[in-house]
Formats: sequence, structure tokens, C-alpha cells
Amino acid sequence: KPADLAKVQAFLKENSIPANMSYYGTEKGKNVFMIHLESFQQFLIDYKVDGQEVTPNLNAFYHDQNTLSFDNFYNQVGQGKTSDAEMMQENSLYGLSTGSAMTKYGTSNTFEATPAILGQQGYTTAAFHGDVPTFWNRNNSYKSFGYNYFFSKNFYKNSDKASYNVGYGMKDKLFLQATAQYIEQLPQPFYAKLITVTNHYPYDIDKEDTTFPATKTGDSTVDGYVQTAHYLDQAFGELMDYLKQTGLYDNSVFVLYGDHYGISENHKSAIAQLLGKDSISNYDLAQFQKVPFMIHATGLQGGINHTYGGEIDMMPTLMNLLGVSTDGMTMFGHDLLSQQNSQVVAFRDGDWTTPTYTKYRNQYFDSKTGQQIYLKDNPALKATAARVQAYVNDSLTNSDKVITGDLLRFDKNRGNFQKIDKKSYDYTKTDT
Ligand code: GP9
Ligand code: MN
Repeated sequence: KPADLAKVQAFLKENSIPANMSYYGTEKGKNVFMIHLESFQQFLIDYKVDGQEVTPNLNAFYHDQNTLSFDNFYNQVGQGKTSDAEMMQENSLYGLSTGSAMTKYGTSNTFEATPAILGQQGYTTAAFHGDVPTFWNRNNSYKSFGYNYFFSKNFYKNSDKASYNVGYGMKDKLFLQATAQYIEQLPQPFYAKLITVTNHYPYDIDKEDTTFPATKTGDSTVDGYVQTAHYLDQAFGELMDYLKQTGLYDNSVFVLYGDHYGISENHKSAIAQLLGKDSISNYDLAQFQKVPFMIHATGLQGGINHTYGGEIDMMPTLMNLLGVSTDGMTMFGHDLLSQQNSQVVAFRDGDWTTPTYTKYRNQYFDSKTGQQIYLKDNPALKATAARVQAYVNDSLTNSDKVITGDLLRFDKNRGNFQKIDKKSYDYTKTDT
């Protein structure tokens, strides 16, 4: 009911953090490439196998002087995996504690999503993904998010042949190459989301598609991970080279994020070997949830930013750079460039991390040293943990209320954002 939304918005207002106004609108009116790196984890950055960098192109991009690179950025997905990452990235709303919010509520709910907002700022918006349009209910959800176009597998020539096997999506090199040519045709400014897929469990790859050595943990669903990650990196490098030739590299903002972990917590011994550790603690597992978040633009003052944050924060951070006011909007994240950022990262299961403490699998750790610490005889930890846990629980509960109660249909204070008409979007070839 409207009163329920009012309560959620009161919670958000109470916990609001002012954006960093020195960055407000610095990238206004630029094209946006939103690049979704499937199953790509932060530990792969600058990682080497037999002395060879797994991802030289992404490493160079990460360290580029015009790239803002976050090294304490976490995935916050639940069972919705990629679709939870998309729900957070496009709406700054969490997925659900079980199942996929996009699948269950994507068709029917009212959203105030990035494509719809930018669409009312003169942007043409398009999503690209070399898989079937119905996966994760994208074909319906994207109409609720306000995408003008959705280029799914149906839009790519001989896409089945371009897949490792039909069950998978298209190979990233072929997908990104063809996608760049579509994007070149888009009116500018555009907001284009590109979702890769080759670097996906169980990380097997055609022999002719990689020359990179597998790791030797002996775990068959882990040892190919660096090979498919290397392939994704090559595909990314080829895309950047092409865009540099077309001029789109210089007049666009590039936002890159890893959507969630690639290697799950069931592979502890393999993870220990990859990280060169004898054993893996719950602190190590929490750290292992980090994914890249990078923002590149010509002229943007780059650097490694240590602010603790997560996928829920991507939308407010981008909107501020694009000079789009989001006052009054129902977003659970905050601008990661804000100096007053509370730096509380909520995991979907209620665990959390901050620059001081980490709570993971019912254990507490010093976030700097990884040392396990105990509530008993530790009043500082007890007080902080209680406050952080309350905020995490309230954030997740309030976000769930917005999704399960479809509360945004009652939203009156959208600023100058107009509610969209889903029926006005038609991705013809993707409905088959
Ligand atoms: C499916 C692709 C992978 O289209 O996005 O989804 P995931 O299995 O990572 O959730
Ligand atoms: Mn995924």
C-alpha cells in the first residue's frame, strides 16, 4: 500500500548519503557502455598462471589513468545469480533471499530503472546478450526496465554455430564483434548493456579458442576458469581496439562489473591452491566474493578506490557522474565516490563486511588482518555489529517489500521521472 512505500522511503531518507558533487555531471551526455563480465572475480585482476597474466587487457584497463577501479567491491547476489546482479545494477534494488526477482516480478512490477530514466534524458537504450531472450525473463523484464531495444541470440547470424554448444550462449568474441557493429548504428547518446557468457560454469572451452594453460588444482570445474577468463579478456581487448578505431572509445563512459563469483564455496581446496594458501577461512571466502567495478572515461581522474561497496551502489554512482538527479528515487545503494559513504556491504544472506569488521558464516573478523574475533569481551565489536546488522537486515527487508509488494506503483515523488508504458516496447524478434 502507499503507506508501505512511505515507510521504505523514510528508511532510505534516514540512511541517505550525499553524493560527491565534485563528480556530478562530469560525464553528462556521454554514451554509456555497461559491460557485464560473466562470473568474473576480482582475484583474476593481475593474477598469473605460470608467469602469464590471465587477463592482460582488463589489467591494463584497471590500471589506466582514466579508470576509477574499486578493489573492495563485492557481489551481493542470491540464487538469482546474473539476474540479481542485473536487478541491482539497473534499479539499486536487491534480488530476493530465494529465487530470482527478475523472473518472478520482472514482468508485472513497476520499476524506476536506469534505461527508463536515461531514456527520458535523451538516451537510446539497448541491451545485448548472446543467449535466448527468455533466459531470466529478460524479454519481459527489459520492457519493465524501459529498454528501447534488446538484441538477444535471435538477432545474431548463425548464433548457434557461434556457441560452444547450443546450451550455452554465443562465444564472447563473436558476440562482442557483432554487437559493436549494432552499437555503431545507435543514435547517440546511447546506454548499451553488453552481457558476456563464455566465462561460465563449468568453464569448458573449445581447444581452438584458447592457448592459455589451465590451473592444476585437479578440480575439473575450476581448472578451466582461467582459460575462459583469458578468452573473455581477449574478447574485451578486441572490442576496445575496434571502438578506439570508431571514435566511440573517446566519447563514451565504460562501466565494467563482475556479476558474481565464478568458483563457489564448495571448492575450498581448489580455492586455497589458486590463492596459494594452506587453508581457506570464512574471511577468505568473504574476500573471494569481490568482483571488479571499473569506470573509465577520457579525462576522468582515475585511480584505485578502496571504498567498500557492492553491486547495489552501481546505479547511484553512475547517475551522479551522468548528472542525473535521483533525489527521492527508491534506491538502496549510495554513490561510491561520496566521502561520507557508510561503507557497509550487505550480502544477500545477511552477512556483511565493512572496512573494520567482517561477519561471514556466523564468524567475525578484523577486516584488515583477517584475524577471527569474538563478540565476547569485545564491546566495540558488539556495538558496531549490532548497528551494522540492524542496517543490513532493514535494507534487505525493505528492498524485499518493494519487490514483493510492487510498491513503486504507488510512487508519487519520482522527481521529473515519468512512469513508463511497458506496452510501448516491442522486441519483435526476441519474442519467438
Ligand atoms: C544466461 C547467462 C548466465 O543468459 O546470463 O546466467 P547465470 O547462470 O550466470 O545466472
Ligand atoms: Mn552470471
